[in-house]
Amino acid sequence: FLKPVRSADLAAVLDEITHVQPVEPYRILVIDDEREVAAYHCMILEEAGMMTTRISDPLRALEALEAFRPDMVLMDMYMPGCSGTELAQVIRQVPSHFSLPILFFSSESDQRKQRAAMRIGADGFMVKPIDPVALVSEVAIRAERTRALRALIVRDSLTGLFNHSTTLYMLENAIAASDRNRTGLCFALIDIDHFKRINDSYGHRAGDQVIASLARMLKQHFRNSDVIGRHGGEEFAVIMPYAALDMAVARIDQLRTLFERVEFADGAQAFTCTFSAGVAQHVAGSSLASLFGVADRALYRAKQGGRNRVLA
Ligand code: GH3
Ligand code: MG
Ligand code: MG
Ligand code: MG
Repeated sequence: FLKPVRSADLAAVLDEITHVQPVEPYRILVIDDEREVAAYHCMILEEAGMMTTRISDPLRALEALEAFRPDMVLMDMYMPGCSGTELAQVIRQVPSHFSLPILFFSSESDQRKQRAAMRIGADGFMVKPIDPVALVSEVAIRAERTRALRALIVRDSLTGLFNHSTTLYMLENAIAASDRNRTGLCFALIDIDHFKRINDSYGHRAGDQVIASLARMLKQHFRNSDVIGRHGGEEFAVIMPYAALDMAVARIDQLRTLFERVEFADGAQAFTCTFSAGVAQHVAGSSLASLFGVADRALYRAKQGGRNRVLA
């Protein structure tokens, strides 16, 4: 059943079924208690050009959804500990995952059981063994729809900042304007340090308050011409048109020193947080991916270097 596949064919299937080339590869979360099966499905999707993460423990699904932010979920129907349908119900209870496509796969060919799964929140059903071409097309069409929906929403509900898709769209426009007008452009990625610990120690609600506070500070701190987005869970992006690199770094570093002094209260306990940031300057004619990559690598170095710092 593990058929060898040719990646050029699968990439062609993805091109054929979708309407636009995504700026970033589609992100697919695969949940299956059988690791080899999950690995095989991930390999097929990756050969088509998608990005995957797989987990074998269904109890870690919510955590993986927060961390990976997939465009859709592929899930085994039968898993020990928590069945696929139970897990789909749990996922559907989280408001931000309400419209996340969930495609089940199983050896279950009983139509009544399939309908029961669909009623609970599945968006589709594939019977194992799954044909690679069918898998890629079923996944791609749903992932594309998720991207389109997310782009329509524009703003993130917790912070009121631009969401991930909108931020990338704005960055594309800013790059085009910078190239056309020969004006400067800097881009920063900001990521809260050890945020998992904050959630673990003080709870998810306190974590949300930290995210909302940093969002407020970002809005106050930057110019109206700057674009601020919530790029991911506890990650933010700032697009600074006209800015020179040293100015952009100084501006973010100023915010860093303000943020580290903010005291958050959790009942009797007070705590503080820090963030790390990576800043990059657009080089005329180069791509969004390269600007993003430079900022991301600077952020990585800031984390490696001990966090609570801004690097370019
Ligand atoms: P690092 O310093 O390396 O960035 O460590 P970290 O713990 O911040 O990094 P990681 O990316 O591993 O963890 C981020 C966590 O943020 C995981 C996820 O559960 C949590 N998270 C993501 N979105 C939200 C959200 O909207 N609210 C809350 N409270 N937590 C979130
Ligand atoms: Mg199973
Ligand atoms: Mg992070
Ligand atoms: Mg973090």
